[in-house]
Amino acid sequence: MNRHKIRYEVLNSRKQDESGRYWEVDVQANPEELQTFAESGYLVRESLFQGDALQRLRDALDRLEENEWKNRDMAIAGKRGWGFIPRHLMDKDEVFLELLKFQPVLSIVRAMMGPLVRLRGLSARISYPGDDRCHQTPWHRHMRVVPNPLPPWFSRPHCIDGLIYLDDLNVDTGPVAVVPGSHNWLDREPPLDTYEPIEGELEVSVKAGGGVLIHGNLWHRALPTLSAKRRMLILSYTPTWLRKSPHGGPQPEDGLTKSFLEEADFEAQMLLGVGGYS
Ligand SMILES: O=C(O)CCC(=O)C(=O)O
Ligand SMILES: [Fe+2]
Repeated sequence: MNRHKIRYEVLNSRKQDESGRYWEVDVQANPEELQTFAESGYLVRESLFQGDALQRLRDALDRLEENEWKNRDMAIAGKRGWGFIPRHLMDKDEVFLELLKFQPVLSIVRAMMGPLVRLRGLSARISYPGDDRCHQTPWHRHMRVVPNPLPPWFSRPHCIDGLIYLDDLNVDTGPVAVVPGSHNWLDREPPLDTYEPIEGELEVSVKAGGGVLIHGNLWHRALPTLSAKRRMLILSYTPTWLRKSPHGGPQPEDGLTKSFLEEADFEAQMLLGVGGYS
């Protein structure tokens, strides 16, 4: 993996202070990888977390699961459900808040969408095996706002979701499947409630600590979790002028990001959706 630098100037000379005008991004991918990402809509990143760093994330997610066990039980009871999906993770544990500026993902996000980006959300998905009720997801995509016909000035919603796996993906836990190039299909959507393979799908597996970055509108599904618990985080970014994820209800009132924002620098505020553009 070769790094390269991108220097951005945001063309806004009317802005009195210089914050957010110049950005030097040390991109943790090479230009060919970004080109492939743009075309295929997905990019595999091995070993984003290893050793202690990986274990801290697992422990934090296990703690959260324990705290929210009532919701978890409801999720487990559902036949063929998605599993347990805790949300607003950065409000719930410092370990997650530390991912706000996680460069191996954020630098690639900035290379693809420019410097002015924000967190759309950090959530998790924990899936469990079970004979008649193993967890999996149907085909879906994340930014379901595209009208047909497409107006000339429609703002196409770009979003990068970092699917970060805390357990190995394999036949026991279930790989993730994607349809390369489908993020560019603005005139159709994936078949509803469909769990079967579709034309062009590609199964992707990574080791624990690895990630698959996807464009938010890439068609994807998680295959069944057959015989071992599977933990995943979704670290998601959009341009900073888009609203955050509508899922998971209101933000916790006394969440960690609230006090963090009081001391936060320009960049951190922008990443959490406060200001950052004019
Ligand atoms: O668990 C996965 O591999 C993907 C899950 C997913 O697509 C989602 O939670 O939106
Ligand atoms: Fe998804």
